[in-house]
Amino acid sequence: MTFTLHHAPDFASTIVRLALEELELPHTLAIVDFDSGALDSAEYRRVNPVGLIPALETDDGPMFETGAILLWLVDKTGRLGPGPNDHDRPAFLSWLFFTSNALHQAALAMFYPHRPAGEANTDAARATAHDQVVSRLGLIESLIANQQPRWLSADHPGVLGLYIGVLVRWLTSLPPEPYRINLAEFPNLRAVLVALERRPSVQRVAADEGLGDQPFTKAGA
Ligand SMILES: N[C@@H](CCC(=O)N[C@@H](CS)C(=O)NCC(=O)O)C(=O)O
Repeated sequence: MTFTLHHAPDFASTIVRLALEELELPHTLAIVDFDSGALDSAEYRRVNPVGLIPALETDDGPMFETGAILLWLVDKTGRLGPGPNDHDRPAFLSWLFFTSNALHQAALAMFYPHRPAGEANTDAARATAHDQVVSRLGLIESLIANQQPRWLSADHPGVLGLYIGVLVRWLTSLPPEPYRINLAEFPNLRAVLVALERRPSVQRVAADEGLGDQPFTKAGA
């Protein structure tokens, strides 16, 4: 398998890069110069018609959407998440789609509140998105505390932890106060992310992208 990841450091493509690195799948990084309008170019739109980062070129064609790429990597390799015939596949799929549709989207609304709400309403939009993020992280915290799923645990690496780890990194550092998320309020999630960020694959990516040695739990510290 050969891969080209269209990437910008500490963007959503970092989530995919972490999965490729943990899976030890060789890949080429194509750095996207988004400031110069590269996302709108016809060439880039051929790999991601939506014009966002990431895009992953595979032997089977290009892919976009972080969650879809992660799921495809799990299925292709049989690693980092339950496969189609595993009994815990339904729960895994539910939480992966929840992370992509609900947590990631609310996080984006916190970082770019003018996009859904317009410049005049950014404070209200950010406050709403903040409450959504807190409640959605709370659901993930309860999931880990009550069910201890193998696919989101301190003992086993998985794509969902990598995905949530990068989102938490941003949520604990990018929003202005008082909207910044305090990871101490989610101790079970924090424990999973601490274990994950110690893995050599995460450390390699973090060093290369300048994310610090605790990229998920000490962002901005
Ligand atoms: N739902 C998309 C969201 C991707 C996304 O928002 N990417 C951001 C980077 S983190 C981006 O490309 N931003 C550039 C822009 O919005 O112009 C996914 O999961 O792939």
